[in-house]
Amino acid sequence: MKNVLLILSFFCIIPIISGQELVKSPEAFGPLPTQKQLDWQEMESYAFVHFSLNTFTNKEWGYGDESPQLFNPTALDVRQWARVAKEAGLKGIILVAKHHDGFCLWPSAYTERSVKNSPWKKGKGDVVKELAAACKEYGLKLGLYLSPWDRNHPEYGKPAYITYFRNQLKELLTNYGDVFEMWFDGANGGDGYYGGANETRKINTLEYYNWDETYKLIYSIAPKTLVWGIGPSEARWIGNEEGYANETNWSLLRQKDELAGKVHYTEFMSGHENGEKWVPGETNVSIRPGWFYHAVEDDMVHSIDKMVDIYYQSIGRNSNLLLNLPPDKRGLINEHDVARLKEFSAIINADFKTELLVKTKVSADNIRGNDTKYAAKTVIDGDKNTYWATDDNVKTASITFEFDKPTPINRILLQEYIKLGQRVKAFTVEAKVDGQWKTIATETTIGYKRILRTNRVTASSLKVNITDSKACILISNIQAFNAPTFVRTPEVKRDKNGEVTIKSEEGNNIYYTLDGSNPSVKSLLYTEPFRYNKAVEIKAVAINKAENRSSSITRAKYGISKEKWKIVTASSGDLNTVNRTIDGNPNTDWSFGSDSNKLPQEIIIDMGVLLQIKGFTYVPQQVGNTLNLIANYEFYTSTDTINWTKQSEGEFSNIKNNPIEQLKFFAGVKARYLRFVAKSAVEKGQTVSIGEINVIE
Ligand code: FUL
Repeated sequence: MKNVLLILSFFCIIPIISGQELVKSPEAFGPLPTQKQLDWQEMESYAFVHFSLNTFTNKEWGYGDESPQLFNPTALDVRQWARVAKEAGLKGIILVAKHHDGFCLWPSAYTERSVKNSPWKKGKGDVVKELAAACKEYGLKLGLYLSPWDRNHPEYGKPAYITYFRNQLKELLTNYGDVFEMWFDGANGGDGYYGGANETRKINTLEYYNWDETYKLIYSIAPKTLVWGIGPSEARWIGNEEGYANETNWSLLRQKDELAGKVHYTEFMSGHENGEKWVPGETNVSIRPGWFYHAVEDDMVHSIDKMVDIYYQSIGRNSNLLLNLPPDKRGLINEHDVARLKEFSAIINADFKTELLVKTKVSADNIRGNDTKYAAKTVIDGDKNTYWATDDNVKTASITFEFDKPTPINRILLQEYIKLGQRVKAFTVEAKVDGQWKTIATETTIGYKRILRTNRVTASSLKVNITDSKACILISNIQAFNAPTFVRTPEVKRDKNGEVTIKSEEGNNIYYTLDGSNPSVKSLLYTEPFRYNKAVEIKAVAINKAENRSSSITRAKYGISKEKWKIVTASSGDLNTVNRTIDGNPNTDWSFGSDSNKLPQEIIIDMGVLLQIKGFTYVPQQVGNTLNLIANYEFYTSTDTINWTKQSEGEFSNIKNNPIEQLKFFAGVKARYLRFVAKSAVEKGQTVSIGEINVIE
């Protein structure tokens, strides 16, 4: 018997320990997650709460001179935040305890700029404390955001501020129980109040904060806290604020290069295959355009399509999701956001309602040492600690699931056993349909979790082929679902001349209205583009003919069309190019200014008629990595091009991280001519771009 075992062990790499056969466990490969990071990845999604003076001043970034007296919520109820988060399936809440304007939501002993000098609870309140208690009550974890940049502090930029910053960190990390994540935002240095200096202060983020020391402090008082953001962090920004990771997404990062300033932030969307540290991605995105609540955005809460895409493009692409739910002036998460969140979680729950592989017969073409411990069926046993493994030299392998009867499928979920490293570089999925294997997905990384949305196939078998891996393959979970058909909302576009185009997926009918009523099958059926140049709200719905399921309703509001709009002058550029700023298409742009033709630069537009307007919007260039963003602007109106009135000036706060349409409101005015001045560019550039200028009527 012993001889037989010895021969076997020679072929199967089975060492023999006191007469028992044991297959060698797979070895770890590459950088590994810590237990803290593993626990954090399992949280998957949590809420972000931006609520501060900005909520009351209607800003995205406060300058630092706003009075704490303005913080006066009428019905602040942090338990409502916790309830809403819990009901949506979120696992925690990260509260912005101090944003860039320096106002603190807790009564910090180190400043007067806090809730203690606000009318809320007569200065006796502490939002952080209340939220910590609410999180406990609802079984949620608490995280905190402390802005390193402080536009109020007189010593910002000097060593004294670092002491202040660390003192505040100590307060937050010792007085409120466990903090699962500490969030350090990257926006740093620029103009501000700074105790009345009203100046621009630039700092070198990596040097000024001495992150090594700051991190040491954090870990000495709060070892359970995971640190996100700048410095030698344990999790990384996903490189955009729109809510998506790249399909290829490594939880690894060349952090040394990053700390040496050699990594462009867009690389965060995919991580680095050859990164030397485990630094998984976190996708932070707001449920509406801004991070803070603005009543004008009640109509702009992300569509259900966008929300569902966010889910699949963050959690479904190996990233955590940090979803911002900004409370309104009352101190409550607004009804619009709550409604969308409910719709969103209902769809996600329905998508993953019934798992279909659990009852299949599973087999794999390679199983480590033929040991049942690493058998194919471990991927459907619901145990995250068991996994299908291949032999050490096997980096391509297939796992097959056979159904009792042909079964419709359109979602596939895969998880690697990441405790031993992220390995898979490429894989495909095949479905056996009517006796024929058909490739339904060709993909790259998996990581902690990857979810694929595929067209529905009715398969008698399903096969996952790992086609490339850094080391032997370790997969802990594979699932499949048949999510209800999701009918995407139709896309409505109107060009400069008022031509309306409505698009939807093939196989759908589109119905629309022009009178503000909700469309149904009894409304106008869209067959081809039509012209409508008056002010209008177009509402459209798509109906999937085969299943009679309808989409949500698209609402598109327009003023009178830009048919009569003309460029009067522009400080540089030829007219054809400048015209792109008013062509109704934000994806075509005009870039202007240069080292020889320095900012400020301006453009004058004739709307062709006198219009009552109450604001304007600026869409920057929409494609590329260097979007040439305007940082500071002035906006004037006139009825005759001779007398101009300045209606608005200031900054496009946070445009660098979130280069979306910027809305600026002013008191209503009658105007025919618009003058938009680009005063300065983000990152001291000299070139800026305009994708589109619109007015708000
Ligand atoms: C950005 C900040 O500047 C925004 O105001 C917001 O807090 C967002 C989450 O991070 O970089």
